[in-house]
Amino acid sequence: MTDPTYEFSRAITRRPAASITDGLRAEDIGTPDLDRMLASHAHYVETLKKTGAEVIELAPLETYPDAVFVEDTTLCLPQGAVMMRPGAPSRMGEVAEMEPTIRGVYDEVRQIAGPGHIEGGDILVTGREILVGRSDRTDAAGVAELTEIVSDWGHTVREVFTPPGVLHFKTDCSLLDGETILSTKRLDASGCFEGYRVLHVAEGEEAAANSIRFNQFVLAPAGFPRTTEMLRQNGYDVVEIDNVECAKLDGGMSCLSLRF
Ligand code: CIR
Repeated sequence: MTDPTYEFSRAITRRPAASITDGLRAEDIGTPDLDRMLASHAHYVETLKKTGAEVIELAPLETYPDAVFVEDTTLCLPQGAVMMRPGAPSRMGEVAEMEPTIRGVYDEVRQIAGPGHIEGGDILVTGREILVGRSDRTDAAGVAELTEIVSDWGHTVREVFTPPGVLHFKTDCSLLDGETILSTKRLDASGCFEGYRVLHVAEGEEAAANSIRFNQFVLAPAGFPRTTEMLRQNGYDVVEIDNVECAKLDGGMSCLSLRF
């Protein structure tokens, strides 16, 4: 029996383009270095592959500086995929770029038609429900449309809230297994994970919350030793990936792949 929340046979990634220097960011903390980002990205892809999964690696897209963050374009579920409708106008076109690849691997593909907006980074699929965080990118109409689509597939959506100033819901949390969530204290304090087993990232290591469980590994951003140690003590096999360049664009481990 596989657990669809973290056992995957495939992933989709997209190599960063030189235009990454124009990627969106909340705050300018420096220009991303393409070579270093390519090296980290290669390590990320190699780690996914090490689990035995097939990784569909897409070519860089110069027209869309944020296209490396493929997670925001699509929600991949066992029953089908839902093409998102990003709240960031500069990212809207990324969805059409992703769609042919998704249609190549899924029979059932649905679309958020709008007028609402929703980005994959705001969606956490757990073993019992789909949590969607309203944010600057994801609005009530987007959540409502997703709810309608996935209810056809037997999923329940619960609307929650991304803390102010945080880009996406999953900027502050990750799923470690169907019932266990890695979260910042500030997000957990909202009560949205009641009934789950929650592990907190260490104080001052909030950026470690955007990690991913992918088969036997937890891919976590490097540089957060107390959180890594805590995860290892809890039995997780952590692979640390350099995230310095993506972090300049508010990106982390989850944004870099679609997993299914
Ligand atoms: C953006 O602002 O849209 C990108 N610079 C970062 C997107 C990160 N995606 C994610 O957390 N799922």
